[in-house]
Amino acid sequence: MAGGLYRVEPARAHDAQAARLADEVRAGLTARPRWLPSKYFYDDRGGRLFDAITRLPEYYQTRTEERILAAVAGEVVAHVRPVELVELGSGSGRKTRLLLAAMAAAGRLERCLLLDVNAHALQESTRALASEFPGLSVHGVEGDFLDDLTGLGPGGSRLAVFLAGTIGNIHPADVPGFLGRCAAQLEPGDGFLVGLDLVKDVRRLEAAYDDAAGVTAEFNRNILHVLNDRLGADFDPGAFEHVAFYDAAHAWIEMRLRASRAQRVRVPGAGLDLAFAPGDEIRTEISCKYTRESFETLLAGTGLGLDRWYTDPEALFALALLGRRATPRGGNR
Ligand code: SAH
Ligand code: AVI
Repeated sequence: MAGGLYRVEPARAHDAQAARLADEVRAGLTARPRWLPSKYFYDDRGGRLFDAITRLPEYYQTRTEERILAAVAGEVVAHVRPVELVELGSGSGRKTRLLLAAMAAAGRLERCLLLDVNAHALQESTRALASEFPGLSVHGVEGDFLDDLTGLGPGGSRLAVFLAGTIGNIHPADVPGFLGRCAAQLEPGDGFLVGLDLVKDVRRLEAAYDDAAGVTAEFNRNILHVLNDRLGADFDPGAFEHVAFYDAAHAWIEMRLRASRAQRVRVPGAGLDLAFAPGDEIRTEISCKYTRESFETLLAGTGLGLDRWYTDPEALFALALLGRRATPRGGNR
C-alpha cells in the first residue's frame, strides 16, 4: 500500500522566528545571571549530538523511557482511544513509532501531528513515518511548544505526548501555565502522556550530564555555534567550559558555559558587544527532576488530572498519563 501524506509548515514566518531569536538572545545575554533558552541547542548538529547523548551509558533516561513506553503503549491507547497522535518536541520520532504502532494495532490510527523547533528533524521524521504507516496523514509544525501551541488546532480523540523529560527544561513556575495551554488544545477525554525524569542519587544525575566521552559538553557548546551561524556572532566555543551540577534546592540539573579566559564577543544580529571575564557564566539549561508528588502539585487548576503513573523497577523515570477534565461550569477554557 502507498505511504501516507506528509507536510511541514512553520508556525510563524521565518523572519518572525529570526526576530524572536534576536530578542531572546539580547534579553538573556544582557541579564544577570546571563542565560540562553535551551531550545537553541537544536540545530541539525545539536539534534545529532542529542541523539548521541541518548546512546551514552551514563544517559539512562532515553532507554528507560523507551522500555516503559514499549510496555504500556497498548494500555495508554486502550485508555484514551485516540485517532490522532500529537507530539511536542518530537526530535527523531523514534518513540513516536511505538505509539503509532499501538494505535494502528487498535485500528484507530488516522493522523499524527509533530511540533518541534528543528525543521530538519521534522522533515526527516514526517517523511519516514508517512512511509512506514500506510494511510497515515503526518503534519509537522516548526514552532515553539511554549508559544505556538495554538498552531496545533482543535483536539478530540487526541493523545498528546511530551517525552524525554523535556518538560524538565521548562522552569517549574512556568509549567502550570504551559499545561493549561496544552489542556486548551485537548477535549474532555483526550490524553496527555508526559515523560518525567525522577529525583535520584546525585552522582547518577550529574554523570548523565557530564559524560566521560564529552558529548554533553559538545552539545552544551553547540548553542554558541548556533549563535555564530544565525546571528553572525564570533563566539569561540572552545573558550567556554562545560559546567553541569545538581541543585538540590530546586531539584534540577543546571548546565552552564563558563568563560575560560577574558574575551570580547560581538553578536551583530542581536546588536550586542559583550565582555566576558574569566569564570563568567551563561546558564544554558535547567533539567528539573520530579517526584510523583512534586509533579502532581503542578497540575492544580490546569484542566489536567493524573490518570496513570508508570515507572521502571528502579524508579529512574516515569510516564504520567494525564486526562483532560471537563471544564467546570463557568470555567474560562
Ligand atoms: N522526543 C525526542 C527528542 C527529545 S530532545 C526523544 O524523546 O528523544 C528535545 C526535542 O525538543 C528536540 O527535538 C528539540 O528540537 C525540541 N525542542 C526543544 N525546545 C523546544 C521548544 N521550545 N519548542 C519546540 N521544540 C523544542
Ligand atoms: C531534552 N532534554 C530532556 C534533555 C535533558 O536531559 O534535559 C536535554 C539534555 N541536556 C543535556 N543532556 C540532555
